[in-house]
Amino acid sequence: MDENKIDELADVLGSTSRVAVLTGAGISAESGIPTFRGSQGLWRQFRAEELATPEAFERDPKLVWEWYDWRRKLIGEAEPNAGHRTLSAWQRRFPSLSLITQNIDGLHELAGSRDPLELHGNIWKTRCLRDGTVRENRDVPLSEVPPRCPDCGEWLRPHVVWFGEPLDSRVLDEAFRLCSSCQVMFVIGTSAVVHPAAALPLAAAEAGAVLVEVNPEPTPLTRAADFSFRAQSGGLLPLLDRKLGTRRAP
Ligand code: BJW
Repeated sequence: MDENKIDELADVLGSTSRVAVLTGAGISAESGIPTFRGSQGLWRQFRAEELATPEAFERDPKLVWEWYDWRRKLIGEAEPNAGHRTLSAWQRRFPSLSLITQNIDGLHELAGSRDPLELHGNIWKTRCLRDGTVRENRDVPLSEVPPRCPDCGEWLRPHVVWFGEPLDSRVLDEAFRLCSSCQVMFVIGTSAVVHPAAALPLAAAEAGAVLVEVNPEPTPLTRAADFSFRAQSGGLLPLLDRKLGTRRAP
């Protein structure tokens, strides 16, 4: 780990008031939740087209729900890690810290983060296929698969964004607004290949923000990053936090 770079970034953060953070599956890896890509990723074991597209759900809703039921069990047993907890604490350290996540696991909220913008939805919410009503559902396992709407009996779907589906435009517009007006943007634990999320850091960089990447592997974003830490977020973020602790909060 390059300690000089961490010190240099801590100096920059000492005079920063507006921070944006984009997280991906990597931040939850140390909580035991599998990522999507890479040698241990879900897409090595499962085919995205069979499980994470609207066509897949139309073809075989039971198969899709069984996969989500399995993932809900894994996620339900997981705890936030030091990376999630540090970001939660940073909402008190910085005058403004906006947390934007591609994750659907809800671990940021569990760690105490306020109002994370969930770009791809939330695995603990369902949506009625008839009228689009979104409800929380924490049953593990589900009492029936596919689950049915308690009001009208229609099938429910997971309230997540699959490939080929648009993101909620209010959430996405707000994410672009926050990234375009921050001074420092952290990009943590994402392969940065899935759009439109992957365009957010580029919008921040274009608007003049300092870009910081935390990822054990290089990504398409690495070359654009001002600081690139080849590290696990659960180690790097608390370390950076300790450096900040020895400096005055802005
Ligand atoms: C660590 C670590 C540790 C490991 N610490 N790091 C422009 C160009 C090309 C394609 C497109 C484009 N615009 C749209 C597309 C198509 C498509 C897309 O992007 N495809 C690309 C893959 C080619 N995008 C879409 O379809 C999106 N919709 C859309 O654009 O709609 C347009 C539209 C408009 C109007 C009408 C209709 C349509 C939707 C994308 C939805 C993505 N959904 C998923 C599933 C969500 C539900 C679920 O979980 O079941 O979201 S796919 C999956 O990928 C999931 C993730 O949120 C997302 C991103 O993955 P992420 O988080 O980056 O994870 P990984 O696994 O890829 O990376 C983990 C990283 O962590 C790695 O780099 C590791 O090294 C690192 N790591 N341990 C820190 N300890």
